[in-house]
Amino acid sequence: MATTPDLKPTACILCSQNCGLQVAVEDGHLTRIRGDRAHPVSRGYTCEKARRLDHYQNAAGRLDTPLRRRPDGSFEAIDWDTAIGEVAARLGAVRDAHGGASIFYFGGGGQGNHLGGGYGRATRAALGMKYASNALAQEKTGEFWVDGQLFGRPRCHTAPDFEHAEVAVFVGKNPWQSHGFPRARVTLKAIAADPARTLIVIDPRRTETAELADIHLQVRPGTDAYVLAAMLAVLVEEDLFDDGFIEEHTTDFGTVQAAVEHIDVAEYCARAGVSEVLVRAATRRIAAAESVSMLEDLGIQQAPHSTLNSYIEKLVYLVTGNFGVRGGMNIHSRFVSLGGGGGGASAGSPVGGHRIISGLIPCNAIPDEILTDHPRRFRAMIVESGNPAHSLADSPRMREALRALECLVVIDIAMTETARLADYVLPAASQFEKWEMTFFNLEFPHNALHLRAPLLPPRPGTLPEAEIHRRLVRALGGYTDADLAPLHAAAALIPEQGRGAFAMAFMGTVAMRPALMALAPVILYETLGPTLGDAAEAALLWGAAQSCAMSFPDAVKRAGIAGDGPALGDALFDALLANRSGMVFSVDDYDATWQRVETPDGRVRLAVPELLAELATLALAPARDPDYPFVLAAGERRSGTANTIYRDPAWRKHDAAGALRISPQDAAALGLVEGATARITTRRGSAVAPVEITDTLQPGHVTLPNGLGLDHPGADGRRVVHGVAPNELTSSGDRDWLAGTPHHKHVPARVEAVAPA
Ligand SMILES: Nc1nc2c(c(=O)[nH]1)N[C@H]1C(S)=C(S)[C@@H](COP(=O)(O)OP(=O)(O)OC[C@H]3O[C@@H](n4cnc5c(=O)[nH]c(N)nc54)[C@H](O)[C@@H]3O)O[C@H]1N2
Ligand SMILES: Nc1nc2c(c(=O)[nH]1)N[C@H]1C(S)=C(S)[C@@H](COP(=O)(O)OP(=O)(O)OC[C@H]3O[C@@H](n4cnc5c(=O)[nH]c(N)nc54)[C@H](O)[C@@H]3O)O[C@H]1N2
Ligand code: SF4
Ligand SMILES: [Mo]
Repeated sequence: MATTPDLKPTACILCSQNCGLQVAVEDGHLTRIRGDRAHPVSRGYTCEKARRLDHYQNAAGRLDTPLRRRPDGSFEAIDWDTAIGEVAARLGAVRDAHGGASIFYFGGGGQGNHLGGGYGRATRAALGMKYASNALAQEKTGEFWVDGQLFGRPRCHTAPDFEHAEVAVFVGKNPWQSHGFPRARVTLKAIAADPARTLIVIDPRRTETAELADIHLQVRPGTDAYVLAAMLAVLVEEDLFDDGFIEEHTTDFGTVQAAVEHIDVAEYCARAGVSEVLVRAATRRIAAAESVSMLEDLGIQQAPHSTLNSYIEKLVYLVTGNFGVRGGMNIHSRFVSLGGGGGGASAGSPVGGHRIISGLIPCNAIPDEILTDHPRRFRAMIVESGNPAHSLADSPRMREALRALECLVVIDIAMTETARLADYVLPAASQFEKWEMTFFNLEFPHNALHLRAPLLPPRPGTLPEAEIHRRLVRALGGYTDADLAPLHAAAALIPEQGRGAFAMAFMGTVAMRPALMALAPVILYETLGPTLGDAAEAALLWGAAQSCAMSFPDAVKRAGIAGDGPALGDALFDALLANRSGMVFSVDDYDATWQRVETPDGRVRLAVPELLAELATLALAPARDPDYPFVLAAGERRSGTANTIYRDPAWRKHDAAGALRISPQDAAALGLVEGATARITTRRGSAVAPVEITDTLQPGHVTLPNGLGLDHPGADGRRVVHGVAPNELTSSGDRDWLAGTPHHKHVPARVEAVAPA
């Protein structure tokens, strides 16, 4: 009789929510997948995509050996010792000739895995690498910069509280499909069903979320700055702002007031194509509410006036006093900062001087930093858990840049578009074959962590990133056995005496040789790791737990973790190891937000001169190019997209080819019928796709899904590309002037019918 396999706790790795799961494993496959009710945030919730995770775990094309490029461009399998030795030698030679700053790091984690990036910091330090970037620098860095201006530091990141908000506002965000806050669909439905609460959506498309909305401001694509500025102007004009809050908690309101006073609300609404009556109604509703939470995302962050949009959006909730209150916006605690840890912030990127925000160089600037004869150009690169040749703007130029490198090393689980260009490919164990977690711990007032135990052993030939980086750092001569001897001795005492002596030995070791501090992740993995049973890869979290407990002692204690000083950090670390379905690590009261504002006087600085100057330029109408009459949103989140985490197209039940969505009016004008093939052309490239006609889109607006256009081996082993890769159509020059974030949602395009074959 067949026995029912045990369900084991883990999490979904497809979006930043990382919903807790219970999964059965049979013959190496994830067979039964359901939401984990014990997970403190998701509480059993999942969306439909999680059920297909076996397509990630067992995709054809997963790597199972290190690979080295041959001169003819093909790859040969090599053993790990050869791979580690040669990678260390090749990158070491680039460092010796041009300095560590000429080796660039990209990635460090996707939607489900951030431990690898933590260990990667040791390899970066061993090579003297200085600059880094990751996908956040093509979406969130503008917002981070604004947070820095308003609240003191870019790490002052805010959390919405939609569960308790009277009014919920989504700006360029479609949480029904993309989630982005806990239990998104349950929460959206609850708000929509409650007559006392209001859902406001600002989106050019009538999205699944907009369908539920009380107020949908259906803007023309790319005109959010006008609507948001109009809302701010209405708050000033109708005297709807919160005087008490502004007086007590902010500076420079007068400057903001002066900047919006002259805005012609009617004209700005007309520019955005939305009714002034509706904009005023939405603004009044926000002003009257007990609490308002707002969430912005790619629809404004990857569109014109990206950073300005983030700024005005935040001003709207700030001047109405929806900050530091229940149901409003709050600054959450952190376990580990999500920043990239790259240096050179003041000087900018080495070639172009591009602004470095949260340690990240703008993704769109990366090719400029390589394709030049500038002496400080990037000459080598490590890409870890990222696929820049596919995900960043302008794939043709990105490929050219990656090919121009003296050495490209890729650490991934799959043969990606980027890996195909590498000199060495190092195969990682999958996220279900090692200890993993993410640092998407962005909740308030209860913030949670989830360390996931492996469901399966690593696939033969693969290694967890912790081990890959340990070997690289060793091969680079980062430390010796002699350096570790006192740590091993102190670790041996842990079973009887706890980690006190180990902590002392660690401090002593880095005091003697400060350079070892930057190698701490792999040193902890090698010394503390063996004391953690099978959880050695969790070792670096001990350091993170210590610094978290030091930064947020009261919040950690309110979460039920006991101890003081290092003992509190130890207890937090032990709780993390013990709670396999996740745990709340910090509990806040609303005053915590004010303790986390990092401006010198503790007030929110409302005026941001650079952006107020941009605001003043809005009065000028943007130029349009008659050759490209459409706006293409290149990369829409749909039920059948999950970045590039599922490479196997078989996971997608509907919309297999990734349709080009178009309005009925445009389809009729172009002679397109449902399912017909259309050609879409931008200044950068051209592609064909089947058409889906939908009245959710306005005339002039077309969309393609994100994450398609990946190649995948078919049954005969031949690689076939499925769908349109959106970044064959985007240009790296189309970007925000301040943060360098791309205009993926706003690509000028032309659409034509293709004669049926
Ligand atoms: N199903 C699914 N979910 C995902 C992902 C996935 O691949 N698939 N990826 C995850 C990741 S990495 C991210 S960053 C998030 C992103 O999540 P979202 O930002 O919600 O995703 P998008 O669909 O790219 O864009 C959001 C909305 O912007 C709108 N938009 C387009 N142009 C404009 C404009 O000019 N103004 C305004 N106001 N809106 C505009 C679109 O119509 C769309 O509804 O999703 C996450 N969740
Ligand atoms: N045109 C356009 N481009 C976009 C977007 C858009 O809307 N439009 N969206 C952008 C956004 S918001 C994002 S976040 C990016 C996402 O794009 P990427 O940053 O490239 O991230 P992912 O697709 O999540 O996958 C990253 C890689 O991690 C690998 N991987 C999975 N598990 C592991 C592991 O355990 N270890 C290692 N080492 N590797 C692993 C996967 O195989 C994959 O190659 O795309 C961006 N690109
Ligand atoms: S895709 Fe996101 S919302 Fe859906 S189950 Fe996975 S983590 Fe949860
Ligand atoms: Mo993203």
